[in-house]
Amino acid sequence: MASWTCCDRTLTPDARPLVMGILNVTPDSFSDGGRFADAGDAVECAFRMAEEGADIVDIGGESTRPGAAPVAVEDELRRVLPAVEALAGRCRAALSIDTRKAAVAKAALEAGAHIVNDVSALRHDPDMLPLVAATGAGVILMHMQGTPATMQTAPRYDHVVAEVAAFLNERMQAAAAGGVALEQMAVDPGIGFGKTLEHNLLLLRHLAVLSKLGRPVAVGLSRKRFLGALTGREVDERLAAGLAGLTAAVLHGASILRVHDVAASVDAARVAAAMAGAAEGGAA
Ligand code: HH2
Repeated sequence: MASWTCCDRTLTPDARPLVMGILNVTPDSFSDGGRFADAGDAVECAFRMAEEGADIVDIGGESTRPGAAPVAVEDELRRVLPAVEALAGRCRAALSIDTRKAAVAKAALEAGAHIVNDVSALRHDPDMLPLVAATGAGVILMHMQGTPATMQTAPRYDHVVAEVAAFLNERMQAAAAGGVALEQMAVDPGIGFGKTLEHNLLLLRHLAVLSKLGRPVAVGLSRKRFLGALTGREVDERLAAGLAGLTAAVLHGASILRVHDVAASVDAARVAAAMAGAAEGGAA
């Protein structure tokens, strides 16, 4: 994959895609909300994820699950900032802030974060794009149809893969026009964000179309609802399903994997990447 510039770091996968461990410091995330009673527990979890091989820890203080309530900026800051401050300079992994708010991203970047993971692709807050341009932070531009409050009501596309690719291309152009370097950008189809089961599967099957945008493709499918629809499993029983999805995503070109279960995902990513390499090498 192309390397990814995130402030003073350059992230390049060597033998496998980058693994991004999820640290939700929220009371209401769909799979792990309310897990951390205080920032100390969250920080410990982040160190453990880094030990297990996470290249990035993605810290989020606002749930974006379907129907989630918005969070005030002060509350979001109160949730995420202590964790960023405790990890910056100490945790081996790069730090990502999962937010749509520029004030939260700015405080996190000043405290030592490297990446802004913005599920609105820099559309929610007009101050976000100039912030990313000025700081040189890495940015994940994610596709979403609608908003978290409404997105699963009736998702509709004529050609989901082409529409998502066109949207991401347009957001890359908008970011570039605002002074964000291409090297700072990664793109993400936004699995589950305004998509039916069929839409999710089509996007995962055709990730190669998104790779053509020339930037690393991030995929977040860990424990998501479509895995439950396919297996009948509850959210905390979806590890095997998620690893199968992750493996397929790597074979189709994903190079950043956003996951809850880091150790298992690192192993799966290694095997999948080796298989992808063997497939590229041609018929034996
Ligand atoms: N998915 C979620 C949140 N942030 N960011 C990117 N780039 N890609 C994703 O697919 C993605 C994301 C939703 O998952 P989670 O953080 O586990 O839950 P919640 O939003 O309820 O906190």
